[in-house]
Parts: sequence; C-alpha cells; structure tokens
Amino acid sequence: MSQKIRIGIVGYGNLGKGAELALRQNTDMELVAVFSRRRLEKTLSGVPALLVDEAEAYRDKIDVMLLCGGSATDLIEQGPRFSSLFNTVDSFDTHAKIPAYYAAMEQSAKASGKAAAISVGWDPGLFSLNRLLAGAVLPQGTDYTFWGKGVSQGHSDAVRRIPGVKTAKQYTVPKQEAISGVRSGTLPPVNAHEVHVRDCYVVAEPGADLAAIETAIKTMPHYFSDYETHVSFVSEQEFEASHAGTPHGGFVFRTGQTSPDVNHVMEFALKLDSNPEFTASVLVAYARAVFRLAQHGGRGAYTVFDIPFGWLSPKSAAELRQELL
Ligand code: API
Repeated sequence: MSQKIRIGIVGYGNLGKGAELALRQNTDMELVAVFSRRRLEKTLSGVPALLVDEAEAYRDKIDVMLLCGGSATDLIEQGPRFSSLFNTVDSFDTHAKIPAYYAAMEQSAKASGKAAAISVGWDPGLFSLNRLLAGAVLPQGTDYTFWGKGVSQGHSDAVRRIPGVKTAKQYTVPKQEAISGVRSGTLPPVNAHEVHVRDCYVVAEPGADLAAIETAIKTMPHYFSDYETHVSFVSEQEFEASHAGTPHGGFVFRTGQTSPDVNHVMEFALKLDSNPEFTASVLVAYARAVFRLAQHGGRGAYTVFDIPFGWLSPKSAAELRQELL
C-alpha cells in the first residue's frame, strides 16, 4: 500500500477519543500525535500527547488535523488557527453560524494553501447530504428532520461552559406525535424547535446559583432559546448512575409527489450507541477525502456538499464501480 495518511487530533474529549478509536479501524491512516490545551499523561494508543502550542512543529509530519473541539467556543478560535497550518476536518455544528464560520475558514485555508472540511458529522453532515439528495430528487415536497432521543454533544458542551456547571448532558427528545404525523402524511412543514424538547441534566458546582444557570441555559441563543427546554439539577452520583451513555440518532424524511396523488417518502435513519464515536468515525472518513482533495489542488473551505462522495472510501474509483455501483 502507498504511504499512510498521517493524522493529528486536536482536543482530547469524547470526540477526540472517538477519533482515536476510529483510526484503529482505518488501516490506510495512522495517528501521529494528539494535541490538547492541558498537558495529558498519555493517550489510549500511546502516540505522543502534546500541547496545542506545539503543533506548528508538526507541519510536515501531519497530513490532516482532526479538530475535535466544541462549536460553542473552541472551533471559532481553533479552526482558523489550525487551517493556517494544516489541512483540517471539523464538526462545527451551530447551524445558524455556519456561513460566518465558513467565511473565516475559507479565508485562512485559502491563505495557507490548505483544504478545510467544515461542519462534518451526522448533522450537519450525513443528514445534510440526505436533505440535499431528497430535495434534488423530489423537488415537490417537504423536509422533516428529527433528532433523538439522544445526547447532543454540541448542546451538552454549551451547557458545560456555563459558569457554575460542573458537568451536564442534554437530551434532544422528538415529539412522538410529530413523527407519527410525518408517517401518516398529516404533518405540515415545521421548524425543528416546534417538534423537539430539550432536557438538560446538570451537576452544579457547590454553592452555584442554580436559578442563574437555568436562565443562562434557557435563554442561550441558537441552542435553547427557541425550544421548550427543561432543566433538572442532579447530584454527581445520580448523574453517573443515570446519564453515563451518549446514545443519539434520528431521521431525515422527505415526502414528495411526482404527479398528483403519486407520493414518495425518502427516509434516512441513524441509531447510535455513542454519538461521539460515530461522529468521530465520520470525521475520519472525511480526513481521507480531504487528503485527496488537497492532492487534487483543493484550497479553502469545503462542506459535505462540495466533496466527491467516492473520496470518502478507501477503495479506488475502479473498485467502487465494480463492487458498489
Ligand atoms: C441535536 C441535533 C443533533 C446534533 C448532532 C451533533 C451533536 O440537537 O441533538 O452535537 O451531537 N442537533 N452535531
């Protein structure tokens, strides 16, 4: 086999650790080092654990850097900083801020001559691809996206950043009557905030102002302010006992008509035991695509819409035609 694609990971939380696991299953790639803000003792796989500030020395040793920080605060800063040195993949997922983030990444990656895949994961990401596909195939129709019930990493991370919060999980809960409404063809077009509830379980720091935390959550723009949001404060013991996992998933539907009374439903569904492990697996597949994109002269920021689907696969174009077409 040709040389392995050399990967670095920035950020060693759930997503970064998930990326490390995913890389073990992809033999055409190798993990070179993990970079984090705090000095780590060691990594799962034994590769060097370095500080973010030490990354520049790896410019010629890493082909693609996986940015595994959260969107609420990390990526806004880390994205442009790393794309000025490396080809990157990130999972920036604050939908309303994607255009501004794209502009910042386009500028830094164009200037450095690198390729940056932004907002990769399952939503945004795989769900976005399905929305595009269904809309192109069924121009007369309606889209519906349902998430959960599951733990949103983005929302949980946003809650954890509120002062006084020790740890937190946010469950996205779809309203069952809305899902039934889509299946029976009776649901009118809706916005996400009308068909989901957001349940937050929060462990507060001792002496924290609980009312202030609850208000900070419920009024947070883009994440909670449009939604029916419930906040429950729980002890650390209860949190560990009842909120250990990170399941997630959901459906994208498009219902459409190709002629009067001729109806179609396109549906794509995910059921995930671990949201971060799955999201990280998507990032890793896109790292391969970004490596090829850069080899083909790709410069600047790209989304899942701009990257050829075949480049996600380790198989060659000829193999794909023969085996999967
Ligand atoms: C939610 C959805 C799914 C987000 C998936 C991923 C994450 O509210 O549950 O943050 O976990 N936005 N971007």
